[in-house]
Amino acid sequence: EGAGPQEYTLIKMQVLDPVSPVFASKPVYLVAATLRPETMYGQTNCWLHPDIKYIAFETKNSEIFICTARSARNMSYQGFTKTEGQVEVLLEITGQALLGCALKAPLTSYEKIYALPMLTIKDNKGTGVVTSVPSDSPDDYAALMDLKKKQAFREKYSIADFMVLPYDPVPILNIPDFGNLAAVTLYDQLKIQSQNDKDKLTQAKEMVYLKGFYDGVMLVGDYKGQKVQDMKKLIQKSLCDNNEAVVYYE
Ligand code: A2H
Repeated sequence: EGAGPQEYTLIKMQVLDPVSPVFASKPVYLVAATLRPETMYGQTNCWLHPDIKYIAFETKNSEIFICTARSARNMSYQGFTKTEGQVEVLLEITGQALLGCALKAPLTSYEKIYALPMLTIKDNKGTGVVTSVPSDSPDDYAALMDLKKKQAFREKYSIADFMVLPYDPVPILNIPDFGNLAAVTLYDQLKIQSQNDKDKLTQAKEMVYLKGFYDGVMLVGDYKGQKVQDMKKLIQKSLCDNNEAVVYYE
């Protein structure tokens, strides 16, 4: 895409259910790549692609990260592993096998959230794990509405109602003209039908992205009342200082 490397914040979403005995008692995280760390107050779930192959590896801090092999390799050149350039793969697992896992994520008001299927995740970008903020991401809101509206879609992936139906977008950011739930406003305005409504979703993202950065004002948290452009880096730093996130480039 652009010329230089892209910086992502990797949000550590702790897996609460047992995944594999090979992890022993080490903490296990789905690591989600985001460009919007300031929106983590509004997380309602995690997205995985059912058909993507993920791996688990141990970091130099004895934590288990789950992400694509491609991103793990990149991480091994960014100081994440004990030996530079080496990833010790503990497990290979499809997204499908991880769907329905209970997770604990930083900053969100929901105590427990779940790993749910999103079919538009790309395996060649970020970690292949995406955290869902349906208040401010049109993609996330469309995918969440697909699951809420279609029982057959939930059943296809063995997603229980309690993993989806109680979770609604949380107002975390005011964007002039788009209100407190920008993604919901645009979904309704553009009459977006599903997560596959590619052109409209691109249009929605273009309409809201820059305005959110320059004119968005936080409604919750330690930076309530501040503009996104003034606090975005501070929230990233605070997440990293608390060991809840790491910075990753590709
Ligand atoms: B963003 P860019 Cl609130 N496949 O995080 C598809 N989408 C992916 C992905 C992948 N492999 N990896 C990351 N993403 C998503 C938050 C967010 C995001 C908000 C609003 C907009 C937004 C919560 N989801 O992104 O191609 C992640 O979703 C708008 C594009 O590198 C990540 O940030 O520009 C963003 O796309 C990275 O996309």
